[in-house]
Formats: sequence, C-alpha cells, structure tokens
Amino acid sequence: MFYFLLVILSVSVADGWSDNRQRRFKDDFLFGTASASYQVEGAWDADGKSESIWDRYVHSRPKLSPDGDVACDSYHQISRDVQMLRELGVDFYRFSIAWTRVLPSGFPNKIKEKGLQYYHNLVDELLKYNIQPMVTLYHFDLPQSLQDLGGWTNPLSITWFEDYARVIFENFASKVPHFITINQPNTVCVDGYGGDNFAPGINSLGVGDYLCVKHVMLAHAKAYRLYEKEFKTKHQGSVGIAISVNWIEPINNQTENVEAAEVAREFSIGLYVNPIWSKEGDFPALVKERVAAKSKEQGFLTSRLPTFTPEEKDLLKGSSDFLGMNHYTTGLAQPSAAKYPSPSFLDDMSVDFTQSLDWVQGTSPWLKSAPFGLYKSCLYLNKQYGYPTIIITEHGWSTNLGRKDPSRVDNLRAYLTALLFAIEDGTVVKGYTAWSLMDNVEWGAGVSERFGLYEVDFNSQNRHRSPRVSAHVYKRIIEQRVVEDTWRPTSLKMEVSTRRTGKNKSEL
Ligand code: GBH
Repeated sequence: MFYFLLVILSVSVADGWSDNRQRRFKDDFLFGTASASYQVEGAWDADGKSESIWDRYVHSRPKLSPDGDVACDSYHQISRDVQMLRELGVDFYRFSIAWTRVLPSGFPNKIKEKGLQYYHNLVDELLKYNIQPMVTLYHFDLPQSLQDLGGWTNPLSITWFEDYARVIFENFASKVPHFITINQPNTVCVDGYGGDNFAPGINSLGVGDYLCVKHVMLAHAKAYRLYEKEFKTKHQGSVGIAISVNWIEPINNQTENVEAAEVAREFSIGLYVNPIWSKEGDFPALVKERVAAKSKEQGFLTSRLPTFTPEEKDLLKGSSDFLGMNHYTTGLAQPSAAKYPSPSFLDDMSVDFTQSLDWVQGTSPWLKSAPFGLYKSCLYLNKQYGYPTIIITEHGWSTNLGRKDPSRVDNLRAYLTALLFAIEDGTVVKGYTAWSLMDNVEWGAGVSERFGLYEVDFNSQNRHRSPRVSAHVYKRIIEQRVVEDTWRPTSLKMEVSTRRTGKNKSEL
C-alpha cells in the first residue's frame, strides 16, 4: 500500500500538471490573432504616408534589408487578410494603426483621408464577418518628424499622442470595441532609446530610456482618460495597454538568485504595471531607490529616473480596463557578473539572464519555450496587483520556412494548457491573441524569423499566404474549446470556420 502511494505520488510529481480533468475555455473566452502596421502593411510611402522611425532606421543602415517597404502588402490585401481570420474562426483581430498614414506631420493639422480610409475599409470588412477589431494606436512606428523633436524624451510627446488618440477615437470609437494605447513600453524605451538595436536607436543609456518611460506611461494615461471622459459613455468600449510580461525565475533557489529575480521583475514588469495597477500610482519603490542610489554614486544631482507629480499619479492610477500581456518566454536570473556600461538600465538592474538548455529553442535567438512561465506570470500579477483583468495580447513562436511547424503546434498547446491552469487558479483572463496571423517583418531581423500561423511567400508578387499546420490546430482549439494532444489536420487546405460563416451581426 505504501509503495503504491509512493508510485502515484512520484508519477504525479514527475508529470507536473497532468490529472484526468478536462479543462475548457468558456464560451465567452475570446480568441484572436495579431499583427502590427510596420510589420505587415508595406506601402511605406503610399498615399501621403510619411516616414516613420522604422522606415528611417532600416533605410539608413545598409546591413538591414528593407523588408518593411512592401512587407506582406497588407495595405492592398484587406479581403485576403480577413478571409484568413474567417478561416481561423477568431473572435477578434488585433492590428495597429500607422500614425504616419493618418497624420503625416505627426499633428492633426492635416488628416490624410486615404490613410484613414484604409483602416475604415479593414474595420468594415472585419465587422461584416462579426470579427471584433482590437486597435493598437502605437506599435513602435513614431513619425520621424516627431523623433526629430526628441520623440518620447520630449514631454510634449504626451500631448502629441493624446491629439493623435483623439483623431483615432473620433473616427473609430463607434466601430471598435477594444483599443490598446501603446505596445510594450519597455521595447519602445529601453530598446529604442537605451541602445542601438531598435528604432530610433538613440543610445542614451540610463537617461533617455527612463525619460521615454515616464512620457509613454503618461501618454497612455492621457489617452485613457480622454476615452473615459468623452467616448466611453456613448460607445462602451475598453482601453488598455500591452505590456511585455515575460517570466523571470531565479536560476536556482539560492537567496542571491531569488533576490536577483525579484529585482529583475520590478525593473522589467513592475516599472510599467505598478504606475497603473498599484495604489501608489508610481514606479516601484525598489526601482526608484536603486536608480537614485546609482545616480548619486555616478555624480548626478538628481535621479536619472524621473518622478511623477501627485496629479500625474492620480492620472495613472487605474488608467486601464485590462492588462494586455505580451508573453513569449522565460529568463533565469542571477546577480550580474558582467560589467555593463555605466550608467545604463542593465547596470541599474545588475541581473544576468540565461535560459535552460532543456527548453526548446525557437528561430529567434531570445526565444525558448517554457510554458510554466505563463502560469507563473499570471499568478505573480494576481498576487502583486490583486487579480487584474488580463487579455493575453501576444504570444507566439518563430520557425523557419515551411508549412509543417510541429514546434509551433507544441508551443501553442503547452502555453494554452498553462493558461487553463492559471484560469483555474483564479486568473481573470478575457482572451488570448496568437502572434501572428502571418509571417511578417520581425523588425531589425527582417523576414528571417517567421511567427505566422500562415506562411507568407515574400518572393511572390502578391505575398501569397498559406496556412500552416498550426493554423489548423488553432482553428480546432477555437472550435472545440479544449487543447487536444494529438489532433492533426488531414490536409492543409483551409475553409472558412463554421464559427464565422459570413453571417453579420444582425443575422446572429
Ligand atoms: C513583440 O515584442 C512585438 O510586439 C512584436 O511586434 C514582435 O513581432 C513579437 O514580439 C515577436 O518578437 O535579439 O536578444 O536582442 C518583441 C520584442 C524586442 C523581442 C527585441 C526581441 C530582441 C532581443 N522584441 N528583442 S535580442
């Protein structure tokens, strides 16, 4: 008897999460997929669109190939893009609006009707098939004209964004139920201003990056309050922000590594979540203390991390209807051995990351599969911030060319299973978004890293799209509401999902 118990115990421990219960996504759980303007639209200078920081960044670096000039040609392929969404049977499509297409000067003094029309056509086509649009206002592509004025390091960027947001809300609030203000402030700021690997590549380490964070957070809050005050009563939509929440685990349970992981979570997650979801409406205390101390040591008279006024904290606090969570991978933390440039964000944090050799590697160098990290991220947010309403606004996997993508199928199933466990343990998750609908321009990496449920042939005139195995598997999950271990499509031919057979809202 004792031996028998021991066997059961060790099997269930080894197996981690498996038991016999079948976990389902409730009928009102929303499934979607996503893209972003620069990554799919192409037509980079068509119909009066102005230059964005990504156009400039890629065009001025001879080593980078200008894949974004044409990208997936989505600017000319609305019906094909929406057809794919109907095939998948998704509830919503997350895409972004290019600021430069709508307001080429960066300001609302000149509104480009043709730019607006493209998004109206896309939104109308989605609504025709009962697919909800989820619109990101800013996904990394600032007008270069505003960058020339300092971009997000200029405090006036808060007003520039608010004015742009007003134009978008005025035009789309009646049709669009979900808005995301800004995608991944950490990428916008720490990658974009605290280095050279991401547009605009300002290289202002430990200074420009934090200035940007302050203004991006306030720009978000202003746009949220604008919608709340002038659009919400009438249109009843929701407005959130998409934050990069990758999991950080200590490399082992030694105290110094556990502490390093805690520090790293405050620097990479808390910096953006705390101002909105904590009662103080401010950056995390730990980050404020660390950056202030380092700054002093370095001879600065004030902390490199800017502060918020009491009014700004009030503006920030609670300024989101949902926490958009972009989750891809997990890092293992330990105190840094490496010497980072001083000052810099990395020096302030002083944590090094590795990933386990046991985790499957994607095509992107930073991407390994560790599904437990999604579960732990959710529980962490619940504990720290009191069960916020979450939408997974991105999760995905990169492969090479080819329509057979077993590693994406495995990754999708494992992460959705982890999500079901997080939901069972109390996480409030309204929806899940697969990144990405189709292969697209992976920023500086161009079209070499392929994140699509649909493969795109970048050598063909019309950027021909074809479904991968994972597209069929995702479609099946959306229909069945469960994650099956072994189901496979019998052919790669795709038809419109029975959930989206073309009936419009009034018919349903
Ligand atoms: C998301 O974040 C983006 O929102 C989306 O546009 C993108 O396509 C998707 O992820 C997949 O990457 O090579 O070690 O220097 C992307 C954030 C920022 C993650 C740059 C990878 C490069 C790390 N990315 N980062 S490294």
